Amino acid sequence: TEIIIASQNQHKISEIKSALSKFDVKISSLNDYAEVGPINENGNSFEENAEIKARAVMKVVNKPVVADDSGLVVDSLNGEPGIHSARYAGDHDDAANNSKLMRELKGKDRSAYFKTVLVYLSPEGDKMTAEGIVNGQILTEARGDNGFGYDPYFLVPDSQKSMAEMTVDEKNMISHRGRAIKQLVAKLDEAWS
Ligand code: ITT
Ligand code: NA
Repeated sequence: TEIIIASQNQHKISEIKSALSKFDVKISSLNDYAEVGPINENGNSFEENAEIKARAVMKVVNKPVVADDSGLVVDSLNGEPGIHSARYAGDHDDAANNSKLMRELKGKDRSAYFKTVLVYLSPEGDKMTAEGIVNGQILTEARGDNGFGYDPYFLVPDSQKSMAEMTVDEKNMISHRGRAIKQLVAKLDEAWS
C-alpha cells in the first residue's frame, strides 16, 4: 500500500513519516506529486479543513491520502490562532506569528493546547478520522531550535521542555500529531486486519 501525506509543510511531513516508519506502508508526500496545486482551506474547523485537503489531493492522485490540519488553541484568546494558526499574522511566517502571539498574550492566561485532526480517504470510499491534543503553557521567550511553528514557545509541563527542545521522536511520543497518528494507525490496523 501507498499512502500520500497531503501536506505542503515539510516539518509535518517528516514528523508523520517518522511516526509511520515502523509500518509496512510506502509513505509519500506532495513532494512526490507535483501535479497537486494550491488548496483553498476555507473550512470552519480542523476537521473540515483536513477533509478539504484530503479530497483535493485524492481527486488528483487517485490513491489513499492522509491530510493533517492542526493548530494552536489559546482559551484566553477565544480559541485563536486555532484554524488560522498558519497565517495568524497575515502570511505563513512563523516568526511573525510568534511575535503576534506574544503581543496578544500580554497580561493574559498562557494556557494553550495543540490539536491535530487527521483525515484518511481512499479511492474505494473509506474515510477515517483521528485526533490528538497536547496541553501546555506559552512561554515568554523562545526555547530550542527543533520543530517549527509555535514549538519554541510551547512548554510541555511534564517534561519541562519546549516542543523545540525535543527530537522528532520525543515530540511524536507526546504531541498532538503523534497521538493522532497513533489513533489513526489503530483504526487502519483494525480495518485492514
Ligand atoms: P498543510 O496545510 O500543507 O498541511 P500548513 O502548515 O499550512 O501545511 P495547517 O493549515 O494545518 O498546515 O496549519 C498548521 C499551523 O499550525 C502550522 O503552520 C503551525 O503554525 C501550527 N502548528 C501545527 N502543528 C504544529 C506543531 O506541531 N508545532 C508547532 N506549530 C504547529
Ligand atoms: Na495549510
